[in-house]
Amino acid sequence: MKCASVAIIGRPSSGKSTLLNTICESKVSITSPTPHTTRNAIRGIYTDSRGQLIFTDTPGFHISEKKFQKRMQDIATSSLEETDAVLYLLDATRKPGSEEDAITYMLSGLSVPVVCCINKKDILSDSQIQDAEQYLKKSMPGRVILVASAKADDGVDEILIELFKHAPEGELLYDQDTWTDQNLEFRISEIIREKAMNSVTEEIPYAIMVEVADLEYNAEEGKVWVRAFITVERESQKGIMVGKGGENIKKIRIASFKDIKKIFPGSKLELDLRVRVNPKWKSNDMILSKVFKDTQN
Ligand SMILES: Nc1nc2c(ncn2[C@@H]2O[C@H](COP(=O)(O)OP(=O)(O)OP(=O)(O)O)[C@@H](O)[C@H]2O)c(=O)[nH]1
Ligand SMILES: [Mg+2]
Repeated sequence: MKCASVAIIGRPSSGKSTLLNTICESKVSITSPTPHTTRNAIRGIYTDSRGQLIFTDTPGFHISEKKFQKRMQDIATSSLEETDAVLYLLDATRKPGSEEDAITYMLSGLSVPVVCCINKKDILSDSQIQDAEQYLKKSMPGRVILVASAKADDGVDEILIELFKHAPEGELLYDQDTWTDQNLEFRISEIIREKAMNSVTEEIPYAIMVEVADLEYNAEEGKVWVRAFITVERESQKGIMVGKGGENIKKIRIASFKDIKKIFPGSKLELDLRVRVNPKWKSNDMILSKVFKDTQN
């Protein structure tokens, strides 16, 4: 059997979480068109007859300020050296800029295997693919370059084949039916955060935090009760989140209910969802409103 840890790296919105969900055939990591959707390192586990790949989906790699650059590179490099392989996703719908250069520079110095993958094949023109290949050949000489669509599940098997080639022999670290190591509260809060983020536009997604205040699960009676809060920073954001006549929060609740139900199949679910303002909740990601603009190039 083979067993390997794999870090998924790439710019914000390159499709890292989408790919992880496709590989694990499950909703492991939330996704949205807003850059910096993923805030924590999320683990997704894939097992088949070849062995096990333990993926870490990372928050989009972003380098903005020069002075952070070296520090970030040091941290990224040391943690990446501990993995067995790195899967680098490049979104070729955007031209590679200084961020992409910083990532390839960091990755080219690694001693662990790096598999490069041009993502979003389903919406790329031939010339966009060729340009991305040229770029990768130059900046990542000698590394394998694949082309795939995480969303359309096209070329994903080839990614797995390539990663298993680099995986060392070893015992499985997780039970073969396990696909994530996240606890229930975290999974539920992430589902709600995804629905909340996708229900609003502009910079509000960055000002959303979700907290599961209570979770009662009675497996014998088949009953689940969840009470959760969507926390925003300002009254005006609360108004948008709740929506006219409660329309928006209702939409979030219905969409969340559907996904949370999948975690507890056959159980009766009660979901109490409220919006509150906590001015102390200052999202680290608020600095990302700048990033948000930077990444719209
Ligand atoms: N057309 C197309 N869209 C994709 C593909 N993969 C991802 N996307 C879309 O790209 C957007 C960003 O995807 P995510 O998976 O959230 O990207 P990410 O790299 O995890 O982003 P962060 O967590 O913000 O760093 C979403 O709207 C996805 O639906 C793909 O293969 N094709
Ligand atoms: Mg993500």
